[in-house]
Amino acid sequence: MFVLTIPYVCVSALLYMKFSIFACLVTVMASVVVPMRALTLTGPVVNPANGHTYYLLDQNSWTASEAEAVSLGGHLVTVNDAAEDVWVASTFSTFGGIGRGLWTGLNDVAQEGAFTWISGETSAYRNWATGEPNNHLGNEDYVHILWPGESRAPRWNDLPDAGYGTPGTYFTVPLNGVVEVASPVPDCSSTLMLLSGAAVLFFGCCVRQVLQLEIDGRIVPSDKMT
Ligand SMILES: [Ca+2]
Ligand SMILES: [Ca+2]
Ligand SMILES: [Ca+2]
Repeated sequence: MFVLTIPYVCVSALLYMKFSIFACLVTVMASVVVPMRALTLTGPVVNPANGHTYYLLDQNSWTASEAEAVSLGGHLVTVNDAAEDVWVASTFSTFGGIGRGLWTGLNDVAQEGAFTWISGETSAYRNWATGEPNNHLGNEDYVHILWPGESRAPRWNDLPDAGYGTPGTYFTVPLNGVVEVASPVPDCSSTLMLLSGAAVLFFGCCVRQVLQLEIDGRIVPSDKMT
Protein backbone atom coordinates (compact mmCIF):
# COMPACT_ATOMS: atom_id res chain seq x y z
CA MET A 1 0.00 0.00 0.00
CA PHE A 2 2.79 2.35 0.96
CA VAL A 3 4.66 1.57 -2.26
CA LEU A 4 1.57 2.26 -4.37
CA THR A 5 0.85 5.52 -2.59
CA ILE A 6 4.19 7.13 -3.50
CA PRO A 7 3.77 7.11 -7.29
CA TYR A 8 0.08 8.05 -6.95
CA VAL A 9 0.85 11.18 -4.97
CA CYS A 10 3.73 12.20 -7.23
CA VAL A 11 1.83 11.58 -10.48
CA SER A 12 -1.17 13.46 -9.14
CA ALA A 13 1.01 16.36 -8.25
CA LEU A 14 2.54 16.36 -11.72
CA LEU A 15 -0.80 16.27 -13.51
CA TYR A 16 -2.80 18.73 -11.48
CA MET A 17 -0.43 21.17 -9.82
CA LYS A 18 2.42 21.87 -12.25
CA PHE A 19 4.65 20.14 -9.79
CA SER A 20 8.36 20.55 -10.41
CA ILE A 21 9.80 17.04 -10.49
CA PHE A 22 13.15 18.47 -11.48
CA ALA A 23 13.38 20.45 -8.26
CA CYS A 24 12.37 17.38 -6.30
CA LEU A 25 14.99 15.18 -7.93
CA VAL A 26 17.67 17.77 -7.32
CA THR A 27 16.69 17.85 -3.67
CA VAL A 28 16.91 14.06 -3.39
CA MET A 29 20.25 13.87 -5.20
CA ALA A 30 21.71 16.58 -3.00
CA SER A 31 20.57 14.67 0.07
CA VAL A 32 22.21 11.38 -0.87
CA VAL A 33 25.86 11.84 0.01
CA VAL A 34 28.12 9.69 -2.15
CA PRO A 35 31.55 9.41 -0.52
CA MET A 36 34.41 10.52 -2.75
CA ARG A 37 37.02 7.84 -3.15
CA ALA A 38 40.61 8.30 -4.10
CA LEU A 39 41.92 6.61 -7.21
CA THR A 40 43.07 3.08 -6.58
CA LEU A 41 44.92 0.61 -8.74
CA THR A 42 43.15 -2.35 -7.20
CA GLY A 43 40.88 -3.19 -4.29
CA PRO A 44 39.10 -3.81 -2.11
CA VAL A 45 41.01 -6.99 -1.38
CA VAL A 46 40.24 -8.86 1.83
CA ASN A 47 43.05 -10.53 3.75
CA PRO A 48 41.48 -13.79 4.94
CA ALA A 49 43.84 -13.93 7.92
CA ASN A 50 42.43 -10.83 9.61
CA GLY A 51 39.32 -9.90 7.61
CA HIS A 52 40.72 -6.45 6.89
CA THR A 53 40.27 -4.70 3.55
CA TYR A 54 43.22 -3.42 1.51
CA TYR A 55 43.70 -1.17 -1.51
CA LEU A 56 46.71 -0.50 -3.70
CA LEU A 57 46.97 3.20 -4.56
CA ASP A 58 48.41 4.85 -7.60
CA GLN A 59 52.03 5.94 -7.21
CA ASN A 60 52.37 9.01 -5.04
CA SER A 61 54.24 10.53 -2.10
CA TRP A 62 53.78 8.95 1.32
CA THR A 63 51.86 11.99 2.59
CA ALA A 64 49.48 12.05 -0.36
CA SER A 65 49.01 8.29 -0.12
CA GLU A 66 48.10 8.54 3.56
CA ALA A 67 45.57 11.27 2.73
CA GLU A 68 44.03 8.94 0.16
CA ALA A 69 44.02 6.14 2.71
CA VAL A 70 42.08 8.29 5.18
CA SER A 71 39.53 9.11 2.47
CA LEU A 72 39.03 5.37 2.06
CA GLY A 73 38.36 4.96 5.77
CA GLY A 74 41.74 3.62 6.84
CA HIS A 75 45.44 4.35 6.90
CA LEU A 76 48.56 3.16 5.16
CA VAL A 77 49.04 -0.42 6.23
CA THR A 78 50.17 -1.37 9.70
CA VAL A 79 52.22 -4.54 9.28
CA ASN A 80 51.45 -6.39 12.49
CA ASP A 81 53.37 -9.60 11.89
CA ALA A 82 55.33 -11.68 9.38
CA ALA A 83 52.17 -13.24 7.95
CA GLU A 84 50.68 -9.85 7.06
CA ASP A 85 54.07 -8.70 5.75
CA VAL A 86 54.26 -11.66 3.34
CA TRP A 87 50.62 -11.30 2.31
CA VAL A 88 50.94 -7.57 1.50
CA ALA A 89 54.14 -8.02 -0.50
CA SER A 90 52.88 -11.04 -2.44
CA THR A 91 49.50 -9.47 -3.15
CA PHE A 92 50.59 -6.03 -4.33
CA SER A 93 54.31 -5.74 -5.12
CA THR A 94 54.01 -7.03 -8.69
CA PHE A 95 50.53 -5.73 -9.53
CA GLY A 96 50.15 -5.25 -13.27
CA GLY A 97 53.40 -7.09 -13.90
CA ILE A 98 55.39 -4.12 -12.55
CA GLY A 99 57.71 -4.27 -9.56
CA ARG A 100 56.55 -1.73 -6.98
CA GLY A 101 57.80 -0.31 -3.71
CA LEU A 102 54.92 -0.34 -1.20
CA TRP A 103 54.42 2.49 1.27
CA THR A 104 53.53 1.31 4.76
CA GLY A 105 52.23 3.44 7.63
CA LEU A 106 55.56 3.30 9.49
CA ASN A 107 57.35 6.62 9.86
CA ASP A 108 59.62 8.62 12.17
CA VAL A 109 58.54 12.06 11.06
CA ALA A 110 57.62 13.16 14.59
CA GLN A 111 60.91 12.14 16.18
CA GLU A 112 63.95 10.93 14.30
CA GLY A 113 64.60 7.27 14.92
CA ALA A 114 61.35 6.65 16.83
CA PHE A 115 59.25 4.80 14.29
CA THR A 116 55.49 4.66 14.82
CA TRP A 117 52.49 3.53 12.80
CA ILE A 118 50.26 6.26 11.39
CA SER A 119 47.20 4.19 12.39
CA GLY A 120 48.12 4.61 16.06
CA GLU A 121 48.68 0.86 16.47
CA THR A 122 51.69 -0.08 18.54
CA SER A 123 52.90 -3.16 16.68
CA ALA A 124 56.60 -3.78 17.31
CA TYR A 125 57.04 -5.96 14.23
CA ARG A 126 59.84 -4.74 11.93
CA ASN A 127 61.54 -6.22 8.85
CA TRP A 128 64.37 -3.82 8.08
CA ALA A 129 66.72 -4.50 5.20
CA THR A 130 70.39 -4.69 5.99
CA GLY A 131 71.73 -1.19 6.68
CA GLU A 132 68.26 0.31 7.15
CA PRO A 133 66.83 2.55 8.39
CA ASN A 134 69.72 4.87 7.54
CA ASN A 135 67.93 8.26 7.28
CA HIS A 136 70.01 8.93 4.17
CA LEU A 137 70.98 12.60 3.81
CA GLY A 138 69.01 13.22 6.99
CA ASN A 139 65.78 13.16 5.02
CA GLU A 140 64.26 9.67 5.16
CA ASP A 141 61.26 9.34 7.47
CA TYR A 142 58.84 7.09 5.56
CA VAL A 143 59.02 3.33 5.21
CA HIS A 144 58.32 1.14 2.23
CA ILE A 145 58.63 -2.54 1.39
CA LEU A 146 61.40 -2.95 -1.17
CA TRP A 147 60.34 -3.98 -4.66
CA PRO A 148 61.02 -7.37 -6.29
CA GLY A 149 64.38 -7.22 -7.99
CA GLU A 150 65.99 -5.18 -5.23
CA SER A 151 68.47 -7.55 -3.64
CA ARG A 152 67.11 -7.02 -0.12
CA ALA A 153 63.39 -7.33 -1.03
CA PRO A 154 60.91 -7.73 0.47
CA ARG A 155 62.51 -6.17 3.52
CA TRP A 156 61.98 -2.54 4.52
CA ASN A 157 63.71 0.75 3.78
CA ASP A 158 63.17 4.37 4.82
CA LEU A 159 62.81 7.01 2.10
CA PRO A 160 61.98 10.71 1.68
CA ASP A 161 58.27 11.59 1.44
CA ALA A 162 58.33 11.80 -2.37
CA GLY A 163 60.99 9.15 -2.94
CA TYR A 164 63.76 10.01 -5.39
CA GLY A 165 63.52 11.31 -8.94
CA THR A 166 59.97 11.83 -10.17
CA PRO A 167 57.73 12.27 -7.06
CA GLY A 168 56.18 8.96 -6.07
CA THR A 169 59.02 6.90 -7.47
CA TYR A 170 62.40 5.53 -6.60
CA PHE A 171 63.82 6.77 -9.89
CA THR A 172 62.21 4.25 -12.28
CA VAL A 173 60.35 2.20 -9.67
CA PRO A 174 56.83 3.33 -8.66
CA LEU A 175 56.05 3.79 -4.97
CA ASN A 176 52.48 2.80 -4.21
CA GLY A 177 50.61 3.11 -0.93
CA VAL A 178 48.90 0.06 0.54
CA VAL A 179 45.76 1.00 2.47
CA GLU A 180 44.40 -1.11 5.31
CA VAL A 181 40.81 -0.64 6.45
CA ALA A 182 39.76 -2.53 9.54
CA SER A 183 36.02 -2.05 9.04
CA PRO A 184 34.20 -4.18 6.44
CA VAL A 185 33.36 -2.79 3.00
CA PRO A 186 29.65 -1.77 2.71
CA ASP A 187 27.70 -4.65 1.19
CA CYS A 188 24.59 -4.74 -1.00
CA SER A 189 22.25 -4.43 1.97
CA SER A 190 23.85 -1.07 2.79
CA THR A 191 23.28 0.06 -0.79
CA LEU A 192 19.65 -1.00 -0.59
CA MET A 193 19.27 0.97 2.64
CA LEU A 194 20.72 4.02 0.88
CA LEU A 195 18.28 3.66 -2.01
CA SER A 196 15.41 3.18 0.43
CA GLY A 197 16.42 6.37 2.15
CA ALA A 198 16.40 8.17 -1.19
CA ALA A 199 12.89 6.86 -1.89
CA VAL A 200 11.67 8.11 1.49
CA LEU A 201 13.22 11.52 0.81
CA PHE A 202 11.55 11.65 -2.59
CA PHE A 203 8.19 10.77 -1.07
CA GLY A 204 8.64 13.38 1.65
CA CYS A 205 9.52 15.98 -0.96
CA CYS A 206 6.33 15.18 -2.91
CA VAL A 207 4.13 15.39 0.18
CA ARG A 208 5.71 18.65 1.24
CA GLN A 209 5.07 20.18 -2.18
CA VAL A 210 1.47 18.98 -2.17
CA LEU A 211 0.78 20.34 1.27
CA GLN A 212 2.44 23.65 0.46
CA LEU A 213 0.37 24.06 -2.71
CA GLU A 214 -2.83 23.22 -0.85
CA ILE A 215 -2.00 25.73 1.87
CA ASP A 216 -1.27 28.40 -0.69
CA GLY A 217 -4.50 27.60 -2.56
CA ARG A 218 -2.58 27.19 -5.77
CA ILE A 219 -4.14 23.89 -6.87
CA VAL A 220 -4.98 24.13 -10.54
CA PRO A 221 -7.83 21.90 -11.84
CA SER A 222 -6.80 19.71 -14.73
CA ASP A 223 -9.21 21.41 -17.16
CA LYS A 224 -7.47 24.76 -16.46
CA MET A 225 -3.97 23.53 -17.06
CA THR A 226 -2.13 24.96 -20.04
CA1 LIG B 1 47.58 -4.74 9.88
CA1 LIG C 1 64.22 9.32 9.65
CA1 LIG D 1 66.98 4.34 3.68
